[in-house]
Amino acid sequence: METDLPKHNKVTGFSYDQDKCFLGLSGPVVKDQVLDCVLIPVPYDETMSFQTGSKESPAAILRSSYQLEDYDWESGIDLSSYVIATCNAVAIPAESPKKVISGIETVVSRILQDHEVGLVGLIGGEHSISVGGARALTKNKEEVSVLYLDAHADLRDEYLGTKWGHASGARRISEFAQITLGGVRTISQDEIKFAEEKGISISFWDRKKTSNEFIEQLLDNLNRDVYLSLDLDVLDPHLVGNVGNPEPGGMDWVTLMDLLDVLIAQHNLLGFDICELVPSPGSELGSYAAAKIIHRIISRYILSKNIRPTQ
Ligand SMILES: [Mn+2]
Repeated sequence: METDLPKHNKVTGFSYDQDKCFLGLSGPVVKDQVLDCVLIPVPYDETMSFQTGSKESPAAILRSSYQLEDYDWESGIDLSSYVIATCNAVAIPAESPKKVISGIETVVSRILQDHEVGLVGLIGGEHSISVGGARALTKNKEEVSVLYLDAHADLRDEYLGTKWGHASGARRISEFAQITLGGVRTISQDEIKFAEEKGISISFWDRKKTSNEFIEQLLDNLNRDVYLSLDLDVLDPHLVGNVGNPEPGGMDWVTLMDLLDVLIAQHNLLGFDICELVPSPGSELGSYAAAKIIHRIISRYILSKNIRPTQ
């Protein structure tokens, strides 16, 4: 019953339902409050080509996050002491993929206009949502990099009749920002040619490199300001197999954690997205792992910015 809600939670756009909030942290969100992190669920999967259903993943990831400890023992950060707000899921209109993506950009831009926000995270959804997120977060920024972690290069100009689908995310982003690809292990010849012509750096997931070499080479290409786009298929499918396009032989958990830690310590993270999970009964590991990655990103962000607990 809305009348039973505490007044401070009645700010339009933010969820006050514990089950739909990251870690069950449902408030407070009051007008003019500085938000350490805002999470935006984007339940969209219209252009997926293989395993479909990632529009269900924001809800599944938020539900799984309830199982996590608020406290991260490695960073010493307890997220319940910070203002982590979760938005209501973005309403996806029955429009063309291009219009959906620009709608996502508008939603993110509006939140940034209306609130003082530290870090913004989008919870997808298919990987095309990154184009809207990255555009909103990199707008009016001179030197910003997009770090795109994915088993696939996503550099196709067009796929299955649209330029705005999940297989073209990196290509569209390359049209407005410097993009660096990491963890790639499947790519077409045309995509390699395009990347070479445009000077797009690709760090392949290569067994001959150690984890530290991989991380060092990957992050060396980035400007200080970074938007991170993370397709869960960058991880080995033993860990997260229920993704739109599973690809054998991927990144291990510890390497991803190390990569996130070094990235966030050495760069200024503006925002991130996490995409492509396809929830299915009996595969809760995927949504739990996604929630844990989000937890890691926010904790390390708070640590790197030395933000003081407010609650
Ligand atoms: Mn992918």
